[in-house]
Amino acid sequence: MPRREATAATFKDRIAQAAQKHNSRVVLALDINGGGPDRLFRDSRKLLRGTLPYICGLKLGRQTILNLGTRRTRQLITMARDEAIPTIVDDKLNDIDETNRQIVDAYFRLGLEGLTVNPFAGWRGGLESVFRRAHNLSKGVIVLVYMSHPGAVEGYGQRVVTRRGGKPQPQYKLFAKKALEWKADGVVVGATRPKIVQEVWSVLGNRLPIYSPGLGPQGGDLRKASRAGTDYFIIGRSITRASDPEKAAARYARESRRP
Ligand code: BMP
Repeated sequence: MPRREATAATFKDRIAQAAQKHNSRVVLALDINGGGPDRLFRDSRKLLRGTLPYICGLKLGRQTILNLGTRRTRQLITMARDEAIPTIVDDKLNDIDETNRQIVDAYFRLGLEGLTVNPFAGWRGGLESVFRRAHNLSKGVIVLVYMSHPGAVEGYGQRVVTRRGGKPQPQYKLFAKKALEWKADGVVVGATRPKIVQEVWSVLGNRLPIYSPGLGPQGGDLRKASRAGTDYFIIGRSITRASDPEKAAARYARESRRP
């Protein structure tokens, strides 16, 4: 019998509960590509079965859902949900309200519990609809504040003046403030930029968790990010492409524990 457990009311609490239960701050990024959907599904199911005890969240890239199809995706989401592991879709939503609403509804019908959004879309006529829909259903919205790749500096790293005669401010700090104002459930800051993690932490304090991707192949370091204030580590290839994904997940879970 699957172990269905009492779940907390908010996404933030549900992921914190899963982290406590599994003693892990690892969110597995399941980015599945190449091969037919049946084989991909078998591989991802095996991978998920082995790694579920060591993770606190599951992030499915848009490409994973496109490659697997909705029926198989739903089965993976159910596997995670049976262990009280919240599932996030990483689509970095960035459209007008009506389009966003349709996308969000389709994801929520699949059973996904959280999603990522791109704050460049803005609130009015853009992301407002996502937050309203999500929060009415106790789902989570995670806002990009500074991405992990080098080119992120061009947008998230620019300095902007928000009013005439005002002082230029870093875009990412404005986004961190917006995440608070919008009542987001978390923010993304790349582990590749521990100094930015620290700065964002100083804006958010303990009010919003910081999710950091970018470890391993992208060059980020788990310990440095953790010291800077990362709450959850989004880890993909270092686990999914490891010769023994279960062992790799167990190792990252251990490393992610707070001292
Ligand atoms: P990997 O550990 O294999 O580099 O995967 C990182 C995951 O986090 C990928 O799914 C990627 O799309 C996502 N991601 C990222 O790498 N940087 C960001 O700034 C935001 C992301 O969502």
